[in-house]
Amino acid sequence: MAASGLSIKERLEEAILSRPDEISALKSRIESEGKGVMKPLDLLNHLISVNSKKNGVNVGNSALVEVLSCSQEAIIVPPQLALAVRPRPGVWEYLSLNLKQQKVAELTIPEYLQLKEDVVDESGNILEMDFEPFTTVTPTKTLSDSIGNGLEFLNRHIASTMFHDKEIAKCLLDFLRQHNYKGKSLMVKESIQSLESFQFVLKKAEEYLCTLSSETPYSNFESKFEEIGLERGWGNTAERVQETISHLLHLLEAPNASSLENFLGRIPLVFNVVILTPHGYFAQENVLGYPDTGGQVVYILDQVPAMETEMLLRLKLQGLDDIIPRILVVTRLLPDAVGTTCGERMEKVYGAEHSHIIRVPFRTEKGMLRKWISRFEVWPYMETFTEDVAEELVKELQAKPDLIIGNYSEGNLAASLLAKKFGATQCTIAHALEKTKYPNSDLYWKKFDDKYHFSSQFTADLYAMNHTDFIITSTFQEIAGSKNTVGQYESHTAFTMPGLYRVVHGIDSFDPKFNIVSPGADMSIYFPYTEKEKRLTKFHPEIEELLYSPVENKEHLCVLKDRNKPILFTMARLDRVKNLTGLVEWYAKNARLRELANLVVVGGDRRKESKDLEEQAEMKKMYDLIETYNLNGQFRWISSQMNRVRNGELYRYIADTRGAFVQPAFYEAFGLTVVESMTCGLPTFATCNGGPFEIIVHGKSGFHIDPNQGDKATDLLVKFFEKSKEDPSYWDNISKGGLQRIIEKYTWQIYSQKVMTLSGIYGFWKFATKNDKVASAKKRYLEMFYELMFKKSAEKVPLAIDE
Ligand code: UDP
Ligand code: LCN
Repeated sequence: MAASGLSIKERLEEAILSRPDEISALKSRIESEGKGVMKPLDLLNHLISVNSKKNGVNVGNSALVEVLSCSQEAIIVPPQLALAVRPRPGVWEYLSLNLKQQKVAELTIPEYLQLKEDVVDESGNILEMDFEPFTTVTPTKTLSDSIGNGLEFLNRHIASTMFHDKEIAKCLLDFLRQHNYKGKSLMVKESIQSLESFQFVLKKAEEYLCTLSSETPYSNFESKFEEIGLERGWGNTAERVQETISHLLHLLEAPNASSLENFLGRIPLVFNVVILTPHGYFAQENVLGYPDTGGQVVYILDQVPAMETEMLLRLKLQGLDDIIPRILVVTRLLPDAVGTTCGERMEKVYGAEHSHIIRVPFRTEKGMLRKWISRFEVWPYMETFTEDVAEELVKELQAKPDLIIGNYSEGNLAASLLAKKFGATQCTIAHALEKTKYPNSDLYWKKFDDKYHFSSQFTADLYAMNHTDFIITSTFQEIAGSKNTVGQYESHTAFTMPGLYRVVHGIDSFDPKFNIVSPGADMSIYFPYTEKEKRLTKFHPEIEELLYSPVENKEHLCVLKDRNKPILFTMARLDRVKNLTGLVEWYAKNARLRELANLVVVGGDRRKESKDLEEQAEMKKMYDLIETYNLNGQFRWISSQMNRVRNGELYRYIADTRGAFVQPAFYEAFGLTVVESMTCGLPTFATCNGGPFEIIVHGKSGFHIDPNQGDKATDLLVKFFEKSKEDPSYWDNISKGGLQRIIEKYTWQIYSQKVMTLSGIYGFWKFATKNDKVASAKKRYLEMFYELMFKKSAEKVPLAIDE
């Protein structure tokens, strides 16, 4: 499009003039279709098929084809066709093409959304939400690369504002003057009031430090610093203190982005962290594989020790090692804990020293809810839950939290309410936003609401993503998708829920609050199969029993006859979207693959009766496939495995067989199993839809497979096993490539360093803009949205009843 130099509107006008055949083909299709929402790809395919019937017509690069190829949605209200065109990730234009009058018009977002509402006969007056006027930092939308690099952008913005406006520098001084731990001042005494005297003191300190040897401990010159108005927190040795002061002087004298990050990124501003994950079974044992209990639990349990380590390190380096950081993971207390620890109020997090899980029950005025309820039903409990949590936090921490991290929709809602209450910095982690998982779940929300209560969930999501100070995503795709797919956050840019409200600007993918910070895998559990001395061989008899025992029971079904073959392995919850049965079917149909490798699937729990309808259907499908394709002998189906440490060894055991891991999901938001298998050195084949597309570099660190093209996926697997048989170094190279990729990008250490830096910079920005008129107006707007929209929707969600 850009190559032609014409705007999208001009391209469509050109199409009207130069390709009347295409326009008339489109017109007849639209008339036959009638009112509705369509995929532009369907219109495109129609044009291609019409044109191919007329010999010699080249459909390849006509203007209409180009516009349709980069459109994401087509609204048909004959004779009008409205298109949501997305020339590149995060950038949208709306146009209408009147096929009778042969006219093209640009549409405003409300005009486009109104047409959409027409489709469901719900046009008319409706509340319009628009968050765009409340942005305190306007993003530049030139480079798609800038999406997810919010920190870099914000640093530049703050530094350049500081350059022109001394107020920001004064703000930094005020920020440091207020910096304290449990009421005790850190870094700067209250008595230093002006920027001039601050700079004077810093220079004096710098001169003094030059007279000391670099290793001199802070305690040796603490009294000197106190005399001139400085407190602890600059560093643990003369050298470290000097560095910190020098970063700050650079920042004050010639502000630039790197000195800002160097300074704010290093000082420990966060001592008490609260992580919210209300729904589901959150515990450290016997929970994985339960409904709603997968990667989010693993993510948090790995994140906590890593963050605690980073906090302790920073405190030590800044000379504050007498301060003990705390991390509290807050979840729901489940009196009916079904053999887990979910009924206990408090639990220490494994691998951490000062971090705990704290559980608070869901309650109403009728009392405490005892049983587990799905994440879709939690909404009416959230406000009371948050109030109760606030009380618990004050009791437990004896201080206000500095950083509040929300997880998933209801965790982010609770985090917003608590961050507001405590004035803490807020971080949002979605894990998965439901809106993109269910096509047209916004437009047809009424149809979904009884089961999924999306009116509450999408409102909570929109509220939290606008309330938060910064958002962490695991991948770029989560924010802004790819060339052809819309990102999870991006789908909240503009949408309508007819009869409820219309969102004109929900969130901007270019918003500098977005930062890509990918998780890793716990390296003490998931390490390469080649690290022989660390291998947990004590688990081998149990693993061999799981994989090869001739016994069939509730733990394992079917038997592997040939132990010499490599194992093709997968492990996930038995959700439809994970497509485990799809993989079994691909395997079943490919004789050559069956000859080359055994298939082992871990998923679903055959030890107990599932209450989840989707899981029941997948189980049935699995039994049918075993029967239809006579899989016994080459296939083993193992019930969900909850021992993570043993699972680590299981991946490595599979690597010993020169096997491979397959993640065949129709869509995977991130995909921790992909990172786990790569960390263990097991060559990995994973879905091209979602996170794994970014985690793996195709052909180097693993392979992408298309879950909708099973034949191609099995061909790729066959080639891989054949090639590896011929030349074992091929298998080794993919294994090493996967591990290399993990070390470079997917570790919890990289993650924790980044989160701590983000907390410092966004925390300062929150402080600097706290009296800003736009920020205050946004607060009021959000309060209104919460009170008038969220609460009303949540009240309609039925309360659960304990039997
Ligand atoms: N998992 C497990 N046992 C199972 C199934 C899954 O330990 O039977 C773990 C798996 O190792 C991974 C997590 O659960 O750590 C699943 O995370 P992922 O991101 O792959 O998917 P999610 O379940 O969050 O959709
Ligand atoms: C939720 C998902 O669906 C997975 O793709 C992620 O890996 C997991 O959360 C952790 O973020």
